[in-house]
Amino acid sequence: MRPLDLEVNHATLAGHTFQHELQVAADAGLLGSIDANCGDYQKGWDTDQFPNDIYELTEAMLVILEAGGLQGGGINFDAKIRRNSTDAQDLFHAHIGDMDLFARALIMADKVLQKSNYNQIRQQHYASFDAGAGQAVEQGQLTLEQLRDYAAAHGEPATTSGRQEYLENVLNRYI
Ligand SMILES: [Mn+2]
Repeated sequence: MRPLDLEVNHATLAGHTFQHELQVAADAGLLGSIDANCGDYQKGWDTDQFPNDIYELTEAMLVILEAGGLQGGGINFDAKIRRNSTDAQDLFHAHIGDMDLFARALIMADKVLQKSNYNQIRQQHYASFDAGAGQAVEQGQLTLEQLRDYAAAHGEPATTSGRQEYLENVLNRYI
């Protein structure tokens, strides 16, 4: 199958985050290229605005970096300046500003992966999928009935925190 070209605003319209779209494509080995734009959360149609959210782009770059990059494609601005941006210079500000924003997001995401314990915490949180019954489930080797028997035999698992707020703080620290 040919790699996919993912559009940010289409994810928004489908009720997904862009990071979700990227991760699903990456997990399927189909992360090809990006139609880089953003939508308007108050409108129900495709506004194709130039992206402007450093937080969202950093999260996107985290997915892209961890996937080993885009498969042959790039980041293209499927975006339009707003109707009230009527000067010639508006088009330059849109493109130059967004190229800088993507570059910054890439640097920030790389710092998060290289310098923080972001991935270590995630791996610890999902460690039960890396061995034993959890790994068997992930690999499709355990039926639902077998999983039910396992749960009945082992009782309530200990609660471990997902530490979401801490991880949000880590991202914000590097942004
Ligand atoms: Mn569009």
